[in-house]
Amino acid sequence: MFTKVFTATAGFVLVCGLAACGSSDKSDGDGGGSAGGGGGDAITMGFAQVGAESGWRTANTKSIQETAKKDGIDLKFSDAQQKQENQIKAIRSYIQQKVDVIAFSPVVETGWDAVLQEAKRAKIPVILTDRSVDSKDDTLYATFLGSDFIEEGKKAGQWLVDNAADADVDKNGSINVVELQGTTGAAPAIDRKEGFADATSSDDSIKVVASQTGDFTRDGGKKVMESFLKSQKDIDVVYAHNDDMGLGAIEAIEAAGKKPGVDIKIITVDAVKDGMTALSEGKINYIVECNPLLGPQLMDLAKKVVAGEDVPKRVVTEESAFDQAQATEVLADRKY
Ligand code: GYE
Repeated sequence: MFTKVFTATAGFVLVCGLAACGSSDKSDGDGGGSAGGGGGDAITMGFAQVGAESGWRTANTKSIQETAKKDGIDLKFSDAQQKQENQIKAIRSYIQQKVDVIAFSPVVETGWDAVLQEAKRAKIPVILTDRSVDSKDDTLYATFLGSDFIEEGKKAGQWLVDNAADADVDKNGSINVVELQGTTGAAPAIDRKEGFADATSSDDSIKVVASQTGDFTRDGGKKVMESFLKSQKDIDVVYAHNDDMGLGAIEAIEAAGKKPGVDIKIITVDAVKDGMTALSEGKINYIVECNPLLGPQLMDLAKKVVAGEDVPKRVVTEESAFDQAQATEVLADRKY
């Protein structure tokens, strides 16, 4: 029923994309050498972060900042407050400052080609991390390091299929799911929705009766859940695209006099400490892991890219999933 074998500390695997391993694509110009800002030995990285919207993001930022420090990389860091225009401004300023490498987690998938062209013209390699872009031109970036969000959505959906009898709380033969989506247009929101829909399509009793964005925040999750509780008569399951929105939903469910995890089952993605604690307390039923500790791999890739070495076009983080018993077992050792 559940994933029986799991690791408390997620490891990593390298996956080669279509045009990937070993071959240095002549057309990608951004793979080799740096524009050489500064002239010193230390690599200068400009990092345009999404924001500080969730526990996942806080852990991700910490991992990046700590690893840069440890590796002697001069990090210029900006927080875009979940606004694409702010990320574009930050990237442009990194281009002007002639950093050696730019890394960023695109808040949404589309609308990046122009600024990425500017970086390419300036011969500054770009690494996508955590989230990817939807662009036809994959020469605009050197590599993408991050999770497989479709797979995460599938794991969430598969758990529901496997636990359908239990999830049909009122035993009326239909499992009504409300979905709290991540930021509209963001890769993890699009893909987690798709993966979940895909995995649950085999079971006709599972229906997503309402789906709305909570912007990956606790407050957003709470507000959307409050409105779902008013508009939907029969809610069996909440599927939240991250822990924070699930935790917000728990507050709304409790305020409505219901027991989260019992009267309404809850499935989330991330597995940050607060989420795992709620899972272990029985308020969440299942969490699909998404590892935020991308700093070490990001800095390794950056060093290689700046040195003109070949890197795989796609690096996928390896992740697991937890039920309540498993959460209790690993909670004390969770780093984030
Ligand atoms: O799941 C969510 C955060 O992009 C994987 O962004 C990341 C997501 C993560 O706000 O909590």
